[in-house]
Amino acid sequence: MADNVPATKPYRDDADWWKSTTVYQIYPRSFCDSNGDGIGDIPGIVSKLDYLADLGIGVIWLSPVYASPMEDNGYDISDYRDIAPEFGTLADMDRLIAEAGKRGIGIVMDLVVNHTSDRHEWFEASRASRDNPKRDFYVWRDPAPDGGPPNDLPSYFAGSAWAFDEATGQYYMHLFAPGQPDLNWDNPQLRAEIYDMMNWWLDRGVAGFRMDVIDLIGKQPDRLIRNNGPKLHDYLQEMHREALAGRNVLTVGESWEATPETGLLFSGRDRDELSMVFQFQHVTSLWGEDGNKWRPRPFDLVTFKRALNEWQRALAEDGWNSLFVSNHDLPRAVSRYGDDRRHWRESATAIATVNHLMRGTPYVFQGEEIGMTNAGFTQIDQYRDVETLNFHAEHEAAGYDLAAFLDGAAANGRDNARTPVQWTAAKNSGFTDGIPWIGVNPNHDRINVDNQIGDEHSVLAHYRRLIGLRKTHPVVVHGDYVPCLEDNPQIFAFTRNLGNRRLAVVVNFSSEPARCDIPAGLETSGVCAISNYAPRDTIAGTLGLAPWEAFAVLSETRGQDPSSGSKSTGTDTAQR
Ligand code: TEU
Ligand code: CA
Repeated sequence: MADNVPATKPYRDDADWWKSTTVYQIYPRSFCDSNGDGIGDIPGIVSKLDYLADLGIGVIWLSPVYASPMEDNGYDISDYRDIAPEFGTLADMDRLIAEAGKRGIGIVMDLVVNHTSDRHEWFEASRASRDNPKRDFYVWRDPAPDGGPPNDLPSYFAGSAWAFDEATGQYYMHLFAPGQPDLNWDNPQLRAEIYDMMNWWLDRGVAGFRMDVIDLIGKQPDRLIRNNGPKLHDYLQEMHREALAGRNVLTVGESWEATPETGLLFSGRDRDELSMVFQFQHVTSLWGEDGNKWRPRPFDLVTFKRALNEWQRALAEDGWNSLFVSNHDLPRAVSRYGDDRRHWRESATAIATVNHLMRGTPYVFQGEEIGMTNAGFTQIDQYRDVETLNFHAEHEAAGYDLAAFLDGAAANGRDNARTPVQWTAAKNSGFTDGIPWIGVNPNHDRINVDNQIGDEHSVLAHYRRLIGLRKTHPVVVHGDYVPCLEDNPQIFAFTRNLGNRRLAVVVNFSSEPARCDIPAGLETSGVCAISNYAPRDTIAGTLGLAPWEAFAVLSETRGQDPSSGSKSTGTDTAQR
């Protein structure tokens, strides 16, 4: 598209517009490299906007592009008002916002305000002396009587959450790497600085924020409280007043520990906090004992459904769900939940069918739409991720089984999501002309955008159709959600209902054929809305399903009319 493309209808006209959109997450380092330095960048993103517009998405969640020493690939920010040189310039960012806007796509920035980089000027001032005015922007404590850390608070990236600073003789807190010191949200000046910065970005035209580990900002280190601290919601309501109110933007808070109850606190309509919460119960309920992600349990559908259905129920009347099966911290969905060997296309499309047709706003992580798989790394030197490297070092120091750790990392490590996007079958998958910063998956000769772009049977085409369904059928956005067959170990099924419209979804979430007796609540006859095998328009009797077969049937009922027990077999437009 050229620069003179007329602006489409502004994407943010309607209240709650974020309920009917689809979000696409870009991890910029791995998306598209425009200048051959091996690192994806903002001009690379601009060059792919037509591809994204064609996919049908309405929002890009951009993982951090701010100035950063990149200890955690940008989740360690040294200047909130500048762009990392490897990603581009502020002018590139403005161009991205404008070009995306022309295509009806909003840019949601990643807001990382639980911590900064240790190179941020605030931290440099804070560590300069105990009486520096910025000292209190971070969390400093005296050593324990024995000179060790103030307490046992652990970091999420292995080891203690406290690092000793020689110059001033105190410890500072870092819930992530030592290069990511935690901000002290109890300091009102700090909070004012953050809101100022948010307004600065909103005034530049961004469509909202994805808020990194937002449930940690209320931490109370002296009480060993990391997430969900007592002031958390006060701070979010203040943030709403100071930066978000009246803007009609999308805000999504990442919370690894949210429960359905706290989910409502973040996203309830009268709470004046966030649009929606990004929670991980369906992810972590499949981790190993004591939440050990390096020893994940084999996939179990009943556990997975229970977590998702619980959230669907809890946020049925109020609040709003984010729907996702992958992101930059997780393994690839088709590898974790599907069968990336024997039923790659079928399982990738089946998983997507479930994710896009539940109630909530769906998120697609870059490459998911072509069924990208796990990285297949077997050696520690293939990894770049600080979390994986730190835990490997910790396992090594403790004399633990490193082969088992590497198996865990291959299954669940974050770099699985971070190999470059597979655009073509060419060397380095069309991601870069140079040497990529992390290995390209060798299966890019088979799995790539080029291969799928003109193929109606591709994973990509299936994603395009799912995203399209949301735009044409209000029942996908607003319909209520009724789970079916909850204890069935192979089948994921539910209905969505809005007035007399109904969408029934049936997915064989396994690599074996499935057969089941359809309960009355799921029986449907109408038109096929989507399928990954031959289309089907009836769900009834004893149903047989092929491995990973997924389909949805749209119908009209006379649900509104209590005198009528039977339902019609209308198509989408007939019989109104
Ligand atoms: O992730 C939060 C987080 O807690 C993860 O690091 C999580 O613990 C891990 O992936 C599971 O073991 C956010 C960002 O999404 C992540 O990329 C950052 O590294 C982290 O915050 C720190 O900013
Ligand atoms: Ca580059």
